Amino acid sequence: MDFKALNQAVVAGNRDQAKKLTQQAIDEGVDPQSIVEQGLVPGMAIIGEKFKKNEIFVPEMMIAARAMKESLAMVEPLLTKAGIKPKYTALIGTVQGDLHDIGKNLVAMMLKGANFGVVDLGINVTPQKFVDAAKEHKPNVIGLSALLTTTMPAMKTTIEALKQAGVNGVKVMIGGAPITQQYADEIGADGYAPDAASAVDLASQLVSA
Ligand code: B1M
Repeated sequence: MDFKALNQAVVAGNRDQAKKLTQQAIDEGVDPQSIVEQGLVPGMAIIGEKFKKNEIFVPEMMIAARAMKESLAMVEPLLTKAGIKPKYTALIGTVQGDLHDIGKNLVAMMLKGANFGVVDLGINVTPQKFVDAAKEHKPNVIGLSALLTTTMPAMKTTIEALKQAGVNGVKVMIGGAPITQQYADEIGADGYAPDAASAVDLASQLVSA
């Protein structure tokens, strides 16, 4: 299997080619975990680096993420069948009162690309919903997104609700256009990431800390 060609198809956001090569790998009997780890994830890692260096922008990143996501969807059932589960789970959502989800979706896709299991709670997620989902899914990391200055306080409320509910040992990371490291420190979040690629780096650091 030519994993480099699959990497390149993801980087180029060529979803037809990515899906064709993924199917080819499946037909050849390539181990599904290798398809993910050697074929798809490195492609998204390249995209993440390019994005961080401003060599590409959000549209290219979304197109690449879509190619990766659709290929990943083809492999997912095989992974489940083989009993191979992502090592870590991330719970993610846009906080209460906030309906912006493009950035949050990018973070979720990039996390999936890095082989995190992702439970996406969507938009306008109440603190209680985060608490309930954390108890149900037992994530290793929880990601809160906010795009409005007026919804930033909902991050604080969510972190407080998690603490009050006794959800311990889970790292909380936050992000979104108005968020800063200083705000993360202020509200007791475990980390802040300015973009989707950094969010993956941060999540990986937090879960292995
Ligand atoms: Co709204 N909106 N919007 N909007 N909107 C902004 C955010 C705004 C800055 C526009 C402006 O005035 N210049 C402004 C906020 C001002 C402020 O609070 N200071 C604003 C406003 C005011 C509003 C409304 C109040 C408008 C109104 O109704 N009067 C309203 C609020 C609705 C609500 O949420 N309750 C509103 C509505 C909307 C739409 C529904 C029309 C639409 C959202 C569609 C959607 O998301 N499905 C929308 C949009 C598209 C925007 C802008 C134009 C673009 C946001 C976006 O998607 N950016 C935005 C202006 C702007 O940012 N230029 C604006 C692209 C996206 C990839 O970036 O989300 O920043 P971003 O995500 C990045 C990082 O921030 C980071 O990684 C991502 C990828 O690199 N990141 C994380 C995000 N989440 C993360 C989580 C992490 C880590 C990193 O860890 C968990």
